[in-house]
Amino acid sequence: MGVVNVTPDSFSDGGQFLDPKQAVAHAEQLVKEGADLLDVGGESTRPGAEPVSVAEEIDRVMPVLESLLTLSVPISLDSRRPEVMRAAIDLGVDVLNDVNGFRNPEALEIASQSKAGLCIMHMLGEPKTMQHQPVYQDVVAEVQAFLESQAQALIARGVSSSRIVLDPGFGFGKTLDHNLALMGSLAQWASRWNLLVGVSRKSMIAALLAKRPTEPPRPAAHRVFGSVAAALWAVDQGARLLRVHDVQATVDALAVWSSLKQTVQD
Ligand code: HH2
Repeated sequence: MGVVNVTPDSFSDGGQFLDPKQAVAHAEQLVKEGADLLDVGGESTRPGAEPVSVAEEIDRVMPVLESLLTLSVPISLDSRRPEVMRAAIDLGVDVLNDVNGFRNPEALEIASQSKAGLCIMHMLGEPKTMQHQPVYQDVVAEVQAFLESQAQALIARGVSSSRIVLDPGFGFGKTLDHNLALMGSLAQWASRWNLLVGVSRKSMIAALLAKRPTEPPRPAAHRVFGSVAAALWAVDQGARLLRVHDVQATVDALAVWSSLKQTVQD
């Protein structure tokens, strides 16, 4: 899943693709590089981000979605707003990706009445404050319980489980230790659910790359190799989808890794 951020303030590529023409050109490039799916978002949900209005989000994403729906790959909308979801479904998007996990009853309704694929993500709190000392008794159990209960709510409304993907929401109200515990738990639940992992260029990668705790974090664009390593780990643990900014690097690494894995297993 290649990321297309139509935003001025995303943590890794804010402002680069706010112009719809640039967003579409970037999306086309990601498809050439091997993306099987594109995720289009009009609101940054990075820690500390200010929410944008529904009208602003719709203005950002709709022209881009309209152009991208002519491409050969399915298109996902990355939004937590029911109004934006409804507009995108009416336009014909293939997937709804909700960082709020369809907690909003209207969003749950729109999702279950659509024919779209549905990504349920876990977030503790709101982007503005979610990284202010997040606390869990048992992060893996709590994240799993939330995601499974949202999935069951969709299934109870007639959605087939094959349309549902669960995402632990790396960095969304989670410390490095929480993220690592979740990374370590993927294999436990990958046999029961389709899992999506989004760690691309995130601060957990910078934290793992730092040689000393006092070192300033690497800029996002310098976290590519670390992100690819984490992506391979996630796939090895059973993740089915990777949400990434660096499609070519990830696709190449996966091609070599999967050939080696098959060779060794044959
Ligand atoms: N991460 C981001 C946004 N949407 N959706 C899912 N399902 N999983 C994720 O991990 C995820 C997501 C944050 O990344 P990005 O869109 O690049 O940044 P920003 O929120 O600053 O636009």
